[in-house]
This record gives sequence, C-alpha cells and structure tokens, in this order.
Amino acid sequence: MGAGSSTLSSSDVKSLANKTKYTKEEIARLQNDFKTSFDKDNSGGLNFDEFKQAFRTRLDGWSDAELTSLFNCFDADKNGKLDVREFIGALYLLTAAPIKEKLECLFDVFDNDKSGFLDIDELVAARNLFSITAIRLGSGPEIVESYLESTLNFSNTRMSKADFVSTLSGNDKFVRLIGLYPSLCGLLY
Ligand SMILES: [Ca+2]
Ligand SMILES: [Ca+2]
Repeated sequence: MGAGSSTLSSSDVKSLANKTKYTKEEIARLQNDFKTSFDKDNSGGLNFDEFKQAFRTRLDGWSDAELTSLFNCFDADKNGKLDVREFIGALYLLTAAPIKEKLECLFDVFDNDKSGFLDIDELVAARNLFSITAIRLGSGPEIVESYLESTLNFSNTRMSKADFVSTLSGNDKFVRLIGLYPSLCGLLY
C-alpha cells in the first residue's frame, strides 16, 4: 500500500468499471476528487473522519458506532483506511448498486455479533436508524412507522439475512426512504 494506494492501475480501472458500471472518465473524476477533496492528509486512504466527511450528506443521522460498522464493511483489506478502490466501491454501494447488494451490506452493519441473524436488539437498532433517516429526508412519521411495521416487525425473534433482503427488496421504496438512491441529475454523489 502506501503512496500508490490513491492511484489506480489500468487493470484496477477496468475491474472497477466492470463491477460498478462507472465509465473510465467517471472513475478518473472520482480518483481526482478522492485526492483533492477527501484524502485531506494525503495518506492515500480515507481514515474514519475523512470517510464521515465524504459521505456526510447521505449518512447524516447515523451514529458513530453504525458508521464504524459501515466503514469496516467497505475497508476490504482491513487496514483502517479506504483506498481509492474501496472509496469508489463504497460510493457505488451507497448510490448505484443493485438493491440486493445494498441490503446485504446494511444487514452486515446491524448484525453486530455476526451471528447471521438480526435478533431483537439489532432489529430495534436498525429500525431506529431507518426511521430517523427517512423522517429526516422528509417522509411522514406515520408512513415510515407503518412501512417498517409491515416489513421489519418483531413477530419473529430473529431475522435471517435472506429474509431481510427478500422482505425489503420487493421495490426500491426502502432504499429511497433511507436515501440510498442512485444519484440525481447525473451527479455521482
Ligand atoms: Ca483499506
Ligand atoms: Ca446478530
């Protein structure tokens, strides 16, 4: 790693373009934004604070514990910072990725004990965040509550990842409610 981690090789660009469907030009722009706007200390990676700053618009309302868990999902090589590949992967997941991929990541964030199930405490934490976020983004509290009651209710003592994903992936309503929609007006963020 080190100095090279804010630069992408041509095979990196190719594999990112494949996975994310970003064009090579978009990837070049993201790489430039990463260097000039987000990696403030020029370390070649975003530390936790830089990550929070970079995604503050979408993730306002998330607690530090939830953000840490999300950060760890994106930090594929577990070195405590997001290099440019991990950053582009994170941005893709929070915006343009298929709903299923977003939900799998969210499940991992809330499955605190990595048991493969959301137990009641974890489900409560997830519902709280989703509710706060959806209301902050302008949804009416009653609508949000009734939607969450019809999807993430507490009738089961625990919820598997497969249930979580299938329950919430029927349409894009959920990811829209919590702000993880593809960017508007052709913006990448
Ligand atoms: Ca990393
Ligand atoms: Ca669990």
